Amino acid sequence: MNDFLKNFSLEGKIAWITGASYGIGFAIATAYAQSGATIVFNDINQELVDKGMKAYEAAGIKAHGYVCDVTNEAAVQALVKQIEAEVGVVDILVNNAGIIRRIPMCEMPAEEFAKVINVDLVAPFIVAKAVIPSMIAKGHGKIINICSMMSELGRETVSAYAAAKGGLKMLTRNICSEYGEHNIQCNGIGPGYIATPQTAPLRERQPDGSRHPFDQFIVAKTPAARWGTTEDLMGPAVFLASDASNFVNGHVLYVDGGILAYIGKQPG
Ligand code: NAP
Ligand code: GCO
Repeated sequence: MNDFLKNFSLEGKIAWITGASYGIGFAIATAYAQSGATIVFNDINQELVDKGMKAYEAAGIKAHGYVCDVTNEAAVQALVKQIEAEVGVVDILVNNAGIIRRIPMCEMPAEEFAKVINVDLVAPFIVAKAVIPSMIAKGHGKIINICSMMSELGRETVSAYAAAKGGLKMLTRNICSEYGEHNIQCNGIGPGYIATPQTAPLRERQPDGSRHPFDQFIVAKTPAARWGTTEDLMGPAVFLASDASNFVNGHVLYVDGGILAYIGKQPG
């Protein structure tokens, strides 16, 4: 590898991707492993961690998997100590774990709203807060928060998710502001509409076999005229985790096929 390309290598780095048994987190972890990093991941229960371990093994990746609910600060703090003892200090954190509840706002119980805020905004705060001290001691760190189109745009039924992801964009900027002097870069990735279990309900075939109206809507709103795949996120995620982005801080990199730039295709 020539000297310049070494800037994109993650050799010797330890990367923790939260909620990474499958989906976007799994794809990012796979890209990191292929770039030389040691992979640490957690998920909310042992069944998912076991599922993830099998998937990483099948991909030829020796991952370290842990059960941890990222909304539980005591559990996260304990897990960081366990990771540091068993694997080493975390160089790269990807706050990927997330949920969505699609409920019209005026029908949404406050408890459901709070649950989404807890996982999608409070948990990234908890996990970043837990790893930053060791990053400061080590002299460097990369934190990547998985934001969303909903960090910029709203739509019906996703009030809690949009509030959380909008807040996550500002948490990203604030970590940049507060810890940039310690050579910690905190950026976001804003995936467009990606084909994962989280968006499966938006892509389901209709009883008559036609495509879901939302599927048709999103394809018309995307210049690339397709849903994103988790593979589309791998290169941007490696860039933001590598030395190639050491002067990129507080930025949200939208990987959306151009949705945010486009008014949408005229119907008919
Ligand atoms: P996903 O398929 O639902 O995977 C999310 C993962 O996070 C699951 O393994 C989930 O476990 C785990 N998780 C949820 N709550 C957790 C908790 N409290 N502690 C630990 N793990 C937890 O989602 P995805 O589509 O891969 O999305 C990953 C991230 O990208 C999310 O932050 C999402 O908001 C964001 N995003 C997705 C899209 C998209 O189009 N798919 C676009 C933009 C942004 P369970 O299986 O138990 O839920
Ligand atoms: C929705 C989708 C989106 C995507 C993603 C877009 O219901 O609108 O789930 O929120 O998950 O966040 O970037």
